[in-house]
Amino acid sequence: MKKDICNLIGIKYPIFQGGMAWVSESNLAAAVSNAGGLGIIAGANAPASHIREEIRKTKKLTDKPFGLNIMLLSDNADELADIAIEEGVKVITTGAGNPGKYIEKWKNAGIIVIPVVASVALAKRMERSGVDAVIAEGCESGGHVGKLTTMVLLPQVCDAVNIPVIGAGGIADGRGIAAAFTLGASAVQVGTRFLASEECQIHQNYKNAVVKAKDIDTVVTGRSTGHPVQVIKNKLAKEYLKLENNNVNIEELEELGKGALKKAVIDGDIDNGSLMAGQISGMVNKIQSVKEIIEEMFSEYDNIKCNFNS
Ligand code: TUI
Repeated sequence: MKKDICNLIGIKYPIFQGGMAWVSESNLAAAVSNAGGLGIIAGANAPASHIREEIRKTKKLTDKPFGLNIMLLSDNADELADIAIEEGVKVITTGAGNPGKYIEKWKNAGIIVIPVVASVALAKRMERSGVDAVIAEGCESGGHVGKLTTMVLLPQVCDAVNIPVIGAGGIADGRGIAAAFTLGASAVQVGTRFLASEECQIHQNYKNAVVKAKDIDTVVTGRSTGHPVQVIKNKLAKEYLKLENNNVNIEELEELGKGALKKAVIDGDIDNGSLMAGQISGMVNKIQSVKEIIEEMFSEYDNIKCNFNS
């Protein structure tokens, strides 16, 4: 299965870089693909024309396969679904919903389709719809989260489907890879550790916040709005949680969250910005090149594998 996913996509290492809103752009995606993983551009809420440009830039920066992540809650999802086909994107991942209505046209265009699932039920439905693999993402991950942890979700999804499963959420070193493979994954997806990479274009203050974060420094905001999001705890997150506890209406909460990710990523405002990051931030303690990160993770994994066998 592990060989399958690498052969299917044409990558050296079974590692995807998560499609992180405002973060996963051409430079980061190309660096991951050039290092032998699967780089992924995030469509998020950006204008579709901007994403088309990002796809074209990535093609100039790498001759290796890369993917596009489409966030299904976003207004531009329909447009991006077509742009991916027009631009010849090789892999599409989706997040935050059910991509069922697009699958037929993506498969007809020869695209490898890999939705993120947060439940066994959706994983099974996706397999029946003809997707190539699924990403089982536990709620340790940064950004929009489901309910189950990786430890609980991943083995159940692996048992439920016959297609390859990519494990995600809380994976940032070789032990995480070994754990995910032990639970049945064929590959891993990593987001948070790539936030602390040289090639990641986010503001230095955001990177420093990830590097500085300790084990219990992330919180989930937005549970009451139906859009739970894991972030590093800061002034904004504390204000948000306080309002949620006081049952403030959804409109007021959404107003507080508006533009907050951009404030963190572009302006480096670590007090009023949304510092989306996973629980594993506590273990991400230095900034390295993407190549160093990937090679270090797989060399750690190889050592663990040797110990398993001895
Ligand atoms: O999508 C993500 N992570 C994200 S999206 C995002 S942008 C955003 N901003 C504000 C509010 C909401 C989103 C930031 N981070 N990860 C993939 C993911 N997908 N995690 C969980 C899910 C998921 C959840 C429920 C996928 C499918 C699903 O079920 C839908 C169904 O119909 O069963």
